[in-house]
Amino acid sequence: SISFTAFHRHAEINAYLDELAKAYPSRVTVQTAGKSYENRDLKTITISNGDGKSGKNVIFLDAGIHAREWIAPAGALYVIYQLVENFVSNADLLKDYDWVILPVVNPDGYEYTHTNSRMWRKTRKPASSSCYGTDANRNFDFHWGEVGASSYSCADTFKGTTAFSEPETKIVRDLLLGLLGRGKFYLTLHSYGNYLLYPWGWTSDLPSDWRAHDEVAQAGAAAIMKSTGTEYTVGSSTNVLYAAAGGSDDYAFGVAGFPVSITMELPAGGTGFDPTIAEILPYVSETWTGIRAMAQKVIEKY
Ligand code: 0X9
Ligand code: ZN
Repeated sequence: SISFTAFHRHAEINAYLDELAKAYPSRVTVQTAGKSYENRDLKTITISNGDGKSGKNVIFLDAGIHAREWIAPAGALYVIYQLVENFVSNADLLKDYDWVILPVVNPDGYEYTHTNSRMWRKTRKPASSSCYGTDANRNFDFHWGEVGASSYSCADTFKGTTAFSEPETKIVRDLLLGLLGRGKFYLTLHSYGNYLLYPWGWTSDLPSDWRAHDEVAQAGAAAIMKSTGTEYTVGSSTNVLYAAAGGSDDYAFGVAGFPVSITMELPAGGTGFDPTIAEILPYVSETWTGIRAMAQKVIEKY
């Protein structure tokens, strides 16, 4: 089991996934997709309803691309908890879809924020002789480095020495490309600011089918508003936040063929990236309300 009264370390998160695979072998599969630069296992959990049908459409969710955004992996864990341990209430979300979840994309950075430097954002591979880390959300190979990304290895938004210079972003790339044709909804959890962002992040132009994205994101925002009164801002990344190329969301939509790709920026805590222990459960359960509504909309559309 897992609690929502702590920000868990990466090893505890992986142990929870393994525990679920053991306890629910007909509905849960855990795989190691690859290793981080510092050799940590990036584990995915695939959740089905156990009906034995293969080749279903897939909702892919990840979190923890940015190390310091602790509420994001907590949100992914809550989704896992709901889909697996509260399956009876969520069976509608697993009838025609499987879910693949990678709760911590950047475990080296995540651990570093627990042990050394709370505000670390990037990966931990040396970026030059003087600085560490690449912004994993500037490292994807789609309009890589064109805007909103730094060439300076010490910057927090360093784009990397090349696109996909980081083992962690390569792993996400390969997972996404491995779902070609089946992947219908890519959702990546970040914090903070209460945004539901869709492509593009590299240009202020909207994709031709932006209305589909908008419909899904608005469904999430409306469900959250109804349940807690929390307001989410919906729109394209460039238009409602800022332009930044090389994000995982643009890659999932622009290259990996996911028809819906959304970045969800969860709420801030008192100091931004530091929700209090008491805030974790209200935040992640509210997030789940939004994710549930978005997933229902995607399932109905695709
Ligand atoms: O800048 C980012 O990577 C995201 N915001 S955060 O504060 N969590 O760092 C927003 C990413 C939006 N998507 C793209 N720009 N592609
Ligand atoms: Zn982020």
